[in-house]
Amino acid sequence: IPTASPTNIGGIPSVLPDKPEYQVAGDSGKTTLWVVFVIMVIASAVFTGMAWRVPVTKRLYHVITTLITIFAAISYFAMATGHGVSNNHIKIREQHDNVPDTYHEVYRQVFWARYVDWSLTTPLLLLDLSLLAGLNGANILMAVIADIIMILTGLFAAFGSEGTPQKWGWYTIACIAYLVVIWHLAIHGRAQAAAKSDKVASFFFAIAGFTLIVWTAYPIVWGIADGSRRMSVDAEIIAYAVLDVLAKPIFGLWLLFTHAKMPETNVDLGGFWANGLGGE
Ligand code: RET
Repeated sequence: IPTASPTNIGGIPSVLPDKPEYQVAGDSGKTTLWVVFVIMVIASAVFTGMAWRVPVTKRLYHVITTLITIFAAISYFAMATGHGVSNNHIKIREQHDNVPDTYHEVYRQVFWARYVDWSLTTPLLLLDLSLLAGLNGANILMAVIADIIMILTGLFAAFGSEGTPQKWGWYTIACIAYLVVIWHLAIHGRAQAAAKSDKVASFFFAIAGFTLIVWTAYPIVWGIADGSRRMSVDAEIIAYAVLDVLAKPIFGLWLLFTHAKMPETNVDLGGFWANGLGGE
């Protein structure tokens, strides 16, 4: 009966399967998940407090931005408590001379809760930026749908089998969708913001530029950690944690404080927002 333990007699590589390797979060990863959970809860409370200080008609950015950190808090709670994660089974083929190939089995944690978070929060972040720029409805819809395609195909990539073209195929589709998002924000968003006012244009340029840099780091981290598996699960958690704090609470603080000082950023929502259907 073959055993699961490696036998290596006289330097001949074993043809029996190795013991599977488990790549899981350690203490630093788990602590980081809790820390980010707390940061997201505090940010949600701060943004809610800021919303209460302005009339309902001026709360659009507050509502969107608070929802972003609430979704993040929920997703981090899931990950910190060990939910929203699956052990992805990876078989790595090892070729040997003269003896049959062996397979090195790895189980790596994939936090799918992230993709649930991103599929809800990245469209909301785009909505914040689109409203700021004054993007038209058609462009907003295209940017948001491309963004959802980017996240969902990224999820498929994360679960794609190792050693098949399928995984990097999904990754490529996700990157193309990301270019569509950038296109709408960088080309249409900039033009629309410039048409609004100089102040709005320069603020949009700064915050959208910051967003572009932070967002572009995600597919890079993904490629190293989830794609090529050259980063430990802990390092991956920490890298995404830094990016998530920049992309949500820091982005939100910047947007809401600037909005408070710059009346040109206001969005006219008509009667419904403050007074309900049929409201004036
Ligand atoms: C994936 C992998 C597939 C290729 C691309 C990706 C892009 C992800 C991005 C995520 C942004 C997340 C944010 C979270 C908020 O806190 C899915 C990693 C292009 C851009 C801003």
